Amino acid sequence: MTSHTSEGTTPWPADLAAEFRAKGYWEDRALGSYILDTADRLPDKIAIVDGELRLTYADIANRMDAGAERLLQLGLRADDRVMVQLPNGWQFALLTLACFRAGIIPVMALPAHRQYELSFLSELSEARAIAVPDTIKDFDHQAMAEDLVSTIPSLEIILVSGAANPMNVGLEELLAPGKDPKGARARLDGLAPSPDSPALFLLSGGTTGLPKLITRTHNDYAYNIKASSVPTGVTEDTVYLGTLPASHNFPLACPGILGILFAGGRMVMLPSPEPRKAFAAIEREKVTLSTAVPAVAQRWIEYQEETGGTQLASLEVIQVGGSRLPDEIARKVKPVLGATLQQVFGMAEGLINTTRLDDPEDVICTTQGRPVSEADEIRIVDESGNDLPDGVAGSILTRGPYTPRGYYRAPEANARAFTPDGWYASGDIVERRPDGNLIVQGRDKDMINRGGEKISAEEIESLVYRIEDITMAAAVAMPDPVLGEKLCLYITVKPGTEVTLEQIQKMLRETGVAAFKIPEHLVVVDELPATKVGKINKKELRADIAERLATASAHSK
Ligand code: OOB
Repeated sequence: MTSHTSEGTTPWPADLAAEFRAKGYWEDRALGSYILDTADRLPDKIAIVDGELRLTYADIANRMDAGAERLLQLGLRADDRVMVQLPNGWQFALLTLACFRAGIIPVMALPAHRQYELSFLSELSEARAIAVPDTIKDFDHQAMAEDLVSTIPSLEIILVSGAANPMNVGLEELLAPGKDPKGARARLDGLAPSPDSPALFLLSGGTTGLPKLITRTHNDYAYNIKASSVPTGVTEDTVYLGTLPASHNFPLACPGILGILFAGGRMVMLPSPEPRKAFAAIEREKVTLSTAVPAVAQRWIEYQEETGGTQLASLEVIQVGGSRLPDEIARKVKPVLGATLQQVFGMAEGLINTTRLDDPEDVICTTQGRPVSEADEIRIVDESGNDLPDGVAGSILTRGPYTPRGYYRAPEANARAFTPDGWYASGDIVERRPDGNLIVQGRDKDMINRGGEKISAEEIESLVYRIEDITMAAAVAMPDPVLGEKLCLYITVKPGTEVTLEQIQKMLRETGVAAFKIPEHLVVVDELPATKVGKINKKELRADIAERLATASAHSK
């Protein structure tokens, strides 16, 4: 059997790995084993609630192992990669766990992704299978998966939640309880993946073209989960509502779904954060913890202010992160929602910072917190890489036991984003206060953060040149009162030609680009401003669009 387990990944230096083990950060266990521990301890406790379905820990352990064995029976082997594009539901959780158990590596795609992203990711990861829902909102994911299988040589198997076509594999059957849980467990224990091997691939928000894959090992991800569970106070009494797309690191493992299942809490799965449904679920299940991006937190606040109900009585903590939470909204969380705010500044590449539940209000409302682990290293540096004192904003660099040292098969991106001694430069501009709390002031990476969904400017720019009349293109963030930022495209066109926003949107949709990446505003100019070194001056463009919007809204008042 050929193996590409560690190929394309950058391991931690051996001396550091030894230190992480000695200090107990890395426990040398596969992720699935933690779930089995919980199931042994609390077999009859409810682990996952999805609509009417309630699964106990004994159920999920059985289904996880049965699912792992069925994946192997389908011909998948340890180290094979499976594209996972599933909405929040028990099938997502159990397929992920089954993969961990069999050493099969899920590639965490988003429900919003389309052919363009999925074909790229399938090729890069050499995925052999893809898991999709049948349809969501009239979009036929199964048909898309069938198209992908016919064009991507490595892809062979389609797993479908819902109504699977005869040639495909139904996930509900694949993840059904097995008849011999003890036997399955013993067999799978014998095949347990190496704790240093990749457990999953997360997607990088990324700034350079298409998303990059981030290899997270069993050891490092288990520590990510355990370390981020501490400041959030997860216990077996925690009831967690997960509404953000579960394949994001934040709702998956910070502490997220996996943190809850490690601790023996209850996981309530909902595919959308729409307040009416989310509030009803919080009331019904007596939810104590939930996670939101700032735009969702703001919607929940508005809904609560409008309705003034008591549905949130049980909610103790709400985590908010993914993009910068404005201080004014932060200040409303506790008075309106009645829950303690925990700001989370994290990244799929590792480092997680949080405010602590007992922090003073000023820290909770105006900072993005501090690292969850004592072993997280942070430097704030200027443009030449010199360390800056506290209180002065600069670029953040980080290293630690759950921050990998490189992207998967991406030497060029690695040369840009990682220093030779392993520091990851996230591209965020951060100030560290003397008390250690971080404030995210901005970023120096060329990315648009649309309500927590990251869009690489370069990816969209390179695509729009498919329209021949476009001569130059620059994608920049424009301010948006709800999402924080939206994508605005500046273009120049060939003399005598015209290009419209609708034309660009249509082309991108036909290319199969995820909807959240499609420009929402177009400005056609005669010339794009340049910096001294001849690059497009995006700072000037961002200021220009902000000014245009301000003028337009002043006129409409
Ligand atoms: C989370 O992960 P990603 O990988 O989607 O995005 C990471 C980037 C950060 O580099 C930063 O630019 C931005 O998202 N970000 C924030 C933020 N949290 C993330 N910017 C300002 N304030 C915050 N609180 O977004 C993510 C992963 C795990 C936990 C939480 C968020």
